[in-house]
Amino acid sequence: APAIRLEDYQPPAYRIGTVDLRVELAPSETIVRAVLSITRQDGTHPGTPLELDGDDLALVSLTIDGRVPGQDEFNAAPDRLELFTPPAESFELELVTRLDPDANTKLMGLYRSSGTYCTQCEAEGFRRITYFLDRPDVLSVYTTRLEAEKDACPVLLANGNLIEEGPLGDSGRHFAVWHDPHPKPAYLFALVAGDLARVPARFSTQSGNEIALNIYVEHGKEDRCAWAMDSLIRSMRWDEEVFGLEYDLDVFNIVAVSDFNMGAMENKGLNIFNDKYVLADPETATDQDFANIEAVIAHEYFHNWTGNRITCRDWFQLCLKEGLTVFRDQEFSSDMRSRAVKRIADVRLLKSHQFPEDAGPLAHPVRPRTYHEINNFYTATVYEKGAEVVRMLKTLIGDDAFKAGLDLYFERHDGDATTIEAFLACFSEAASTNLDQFSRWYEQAGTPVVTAETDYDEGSKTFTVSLSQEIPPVPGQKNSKPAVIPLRFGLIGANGNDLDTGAPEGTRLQGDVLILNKAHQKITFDNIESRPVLSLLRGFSAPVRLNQSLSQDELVFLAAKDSDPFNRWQAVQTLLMKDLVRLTGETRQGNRAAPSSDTIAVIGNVLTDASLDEALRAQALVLPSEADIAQEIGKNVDPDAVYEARQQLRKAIAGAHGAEFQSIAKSAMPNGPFSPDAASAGKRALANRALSFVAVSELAGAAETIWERFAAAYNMTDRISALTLLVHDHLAKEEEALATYLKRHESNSLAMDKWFMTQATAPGAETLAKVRALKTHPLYDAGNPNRVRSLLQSFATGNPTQFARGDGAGFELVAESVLEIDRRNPQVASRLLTSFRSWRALDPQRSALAETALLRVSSFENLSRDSRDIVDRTLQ
Ligand code: DPP
Ligand code: ZN
Repeated sequence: APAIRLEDYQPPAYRIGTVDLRVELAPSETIVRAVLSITRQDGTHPGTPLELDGDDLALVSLTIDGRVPGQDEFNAAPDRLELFTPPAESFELELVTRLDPDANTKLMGLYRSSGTYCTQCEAEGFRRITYFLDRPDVLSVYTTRLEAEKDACPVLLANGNLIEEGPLGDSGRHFAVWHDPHPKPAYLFALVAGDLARVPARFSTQSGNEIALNIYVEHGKEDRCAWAMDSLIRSMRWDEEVFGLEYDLDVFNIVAVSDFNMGAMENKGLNIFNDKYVLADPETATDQDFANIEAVIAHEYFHNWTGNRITCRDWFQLCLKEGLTVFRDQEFSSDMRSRAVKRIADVRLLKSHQFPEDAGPLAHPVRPRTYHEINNFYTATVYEKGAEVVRMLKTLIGDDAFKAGLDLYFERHDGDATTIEAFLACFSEAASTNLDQFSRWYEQAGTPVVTAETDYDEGSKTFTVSLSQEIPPVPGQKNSKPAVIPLRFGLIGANGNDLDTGAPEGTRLQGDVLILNKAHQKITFDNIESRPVLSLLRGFSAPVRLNQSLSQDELVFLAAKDSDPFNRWQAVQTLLMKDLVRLTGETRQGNRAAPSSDTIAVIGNVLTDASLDEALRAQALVLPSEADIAQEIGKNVDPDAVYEARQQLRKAIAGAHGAEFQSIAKSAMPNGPFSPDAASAGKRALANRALSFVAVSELAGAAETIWERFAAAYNMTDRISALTLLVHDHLAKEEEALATYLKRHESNSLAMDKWFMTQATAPGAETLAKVRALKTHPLYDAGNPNRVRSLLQSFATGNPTQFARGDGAGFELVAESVLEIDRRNPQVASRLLTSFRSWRALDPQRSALAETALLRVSSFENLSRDSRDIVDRTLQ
């Protein structure tokens, strides 16, 4: 199939004003009757053929204004319905289609998850329900009538407000009619029917509207919804307070299902969630799960304005709603928790997921220009880099202009399906500034590398910063143009205080932000009495790789003194990374080298610095991951050497500070009943981080300590931390711990995902056979995306030495699994396939083995469009 291109965009020839659906639900034969009111657009020639999208559809019948058309008037295929000469005036098209929800293993369109009927329509799932103009710039008012057996499906839900319900005679069936007054694109359509429990709450908006809130879950899971509901209420309040945005229907429903391709979906008034992002209690959810639920609930709720009220003109504009909404959920979490800790966590995620994407064969701009399969563009680049671009915009134009620009956007575009250009125009107007150069962030792929050098002149008392920027070549983009890069900075004097520098001549400087907008720039600060240390990219003010020539002493200084918590953390990480890269090289040469004493000392300072809260200290104690180190090395990577070097550093740190770690592992642990709040979570994070060093220390009884922590754990955070250490460090009672965990949690699917994941990510040659065996475990379910991800995705992305084994068996396992899953669920398969994206950075032997595995996938003729697209791009 030819690629779809942004430059080919044409407005639709017809619009669909209203959609009336009647859905008669049955497991393998659901009948959908859709009545579409269709109008020719001004400018469309009368008689222009109407082409509706379909995907795997079976048409039962159709009428045009009540008349059955002749065979020569239309053509119906599974993927398309064409009316050759539609009426020139508005007309009603009635379509009847027959669906088989039980046979729908793609989990797109209408399917069943544990007996519950549900839908997923983003991006192009509605066309699996009925023929439609399935594109986001066709906005319609939906009325949905559901009919189902009352016993099997007492709950009937769709978008909008409930307007009617009742029994269908004495057939044992009943119906409900939902009406959504807000015109919306088809991707926001949803319905749910099943036997579900309801957890209710209420919310009154700032203008006094009473909203009924409900979370629907499988019976027996009601008491695991409290945190999600609390998060929803806080999100609604926060969006009013911070953005002035209020909810706009009488009811807001959330449904949790166990089989779901994505994290969650923002369907108007009826969000459908992967239950992983709803269900939580201390026994089965970690602090990270609680934080994720808070963020995802907020994210989907915030879409009501940024995505639903204002939607995308076409799928190239996906970042218009996703980048902005991620930015909004990150701000929300920062306000709910520690801003610095949240920033560090977000940047870690960006660097570990988005940077490698942007540096490999799957690199694409935040707003792509072309695609074969849109499902493959729900990426870290569109989401996370998209959020960074919004954050930079705010930094560049300032808080007030940013607020004014957003207000203008909501006022001007409410009800629109719009574009990045229209979005940027609002900020350009509000700030009276030209954003043409800034818009390159949406156009150019690749992570800019910013190089910074400094020079102090004793005689003239000047400090000069020389900056340059460059984007390394990425597929389809050899040359790039300079971007506008806001660099938050400080010049730190010997006493640790920031100097008051004033604006140096001839540069753009806004407060403490340097604007780098040329390929090369020199900035000179006058009246600087002695050589300062430059703290650059504070708060990670731009998504760039910073290449700054800091001496070891300067890094140690920043790690101790920088007033910016992010850069303090960064300095610690940079010291660790320098050591890790050096140790990896030495290991590879067969040399024994020791970590630098600076690194060990800096970690000691962090450990005992009471001015840092626990969560920050825990973050500073997380060593760069094997994947981070591989990324830093960049080419000819040997994952075994990386692993060895990292273990060596971990052991050296543990050896030097064992006693402190042991004491912190005890003292930092909060007492009393579990609370998921950020402060308690930070304490647990620090205690468990300390424990991870105890595990590899030579201290007497270390392994017993970990086992005891596992056995005594009264919440999932502590239990899974200890289990991971027992399994990953192959400590005594590893198998006993796994068996104990299995027994305790076997009936809880989300907790069991962690059990599969812990084993799949264990280093050591035996893991491969274990993962193969786990694929046949009674609790393994190839139809459940969470379970597939917990075993196979986590093996491929979280176990570098075993995925990239020197004998190629890890690649083979993943390639063969991709082919198995692809038949059933292309989205899950193609996502798994992206784990090969950095294959060219491996050493020649390993990259040849990866290529063989990729070619094997590629040679499979019946590959889905999703997987075909990924494999072709990965190999190109
Ligand atoms: N459900 C996905 C999200 O919220 C796609 N919209 O990001
Ligand atoms: Zn989203």
